[in-house]
Amino acid sequence: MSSLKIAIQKSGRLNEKSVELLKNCGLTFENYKSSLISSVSNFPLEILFLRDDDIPEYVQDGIADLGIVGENVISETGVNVHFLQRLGFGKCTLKIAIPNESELVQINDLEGRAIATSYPNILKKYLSDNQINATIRTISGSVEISPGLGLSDAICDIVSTGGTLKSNGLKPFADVMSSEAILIGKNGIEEEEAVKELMQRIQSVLKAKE
Ligand code: PRT
Ligand code: ZN
Repeated sequence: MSSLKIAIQKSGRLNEKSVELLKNCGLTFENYKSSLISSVSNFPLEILFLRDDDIPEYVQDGIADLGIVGENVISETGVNVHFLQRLGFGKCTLKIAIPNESELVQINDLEGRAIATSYPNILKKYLSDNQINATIRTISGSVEISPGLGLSDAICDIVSTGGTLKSNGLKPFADVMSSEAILIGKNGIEEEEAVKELMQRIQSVLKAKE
């Protein structure tokens, strides 16, 4: 049987926990920082190390069979993939935040305002669900500095401890979505024996942590 392929983040907040989860499943593999692909010696699996943003599409298109990625990235890319398992790490909340001195009180007050984000698709849906017309300014990084520069009235970004908001003079205003790392698969892959075996191992590892 040919090997399954699982895509995980190459470096960043989900890398270490993803590698640890696979190792705790009893999988033996080399984890060189320089390699983009690694073969598991005791299971029919290859590991692809990618940017997290590319993982949903790789799985949707079947280049990888499985992937581990944040729910926020899956929602933003709008891919059609199968949710196999919540993994309990990488927890965070996508929030709208406003400057401490802002006069906005309720979410409807965002009407006609500008909101900076790296998550335009999720934000667009949130605003339309709440019947708010606002301008979305898409920026790829350092979203938190945008109100201070006069580029926006609010931001929509990932928050975990809240420290970044605080140090930029911002306060939480509304929760848009909560997120954690998820195991996804291309549609139909859950029927494969090797996937069932891997999922059983993952579930035992998660259970042992409870
Ligand atoms: O290089 P690559 O594209 O793979 O990685 P990346 O830089 O796009 O993502 P990375 O590694 O930062 O995050 C990967 C995933 O971790 C995200 O998609 C989320 O699902 C999850 N995650 C969990 C977070 C955070 N917590 C988090 N705190 N992602 C980002 N942050 C950032 C946030 O953007 C903000 O700048 O941390 C800051 C806020 O943190 P606090 O603790 O100050 O609130
Ligand atoms: Zn990324």
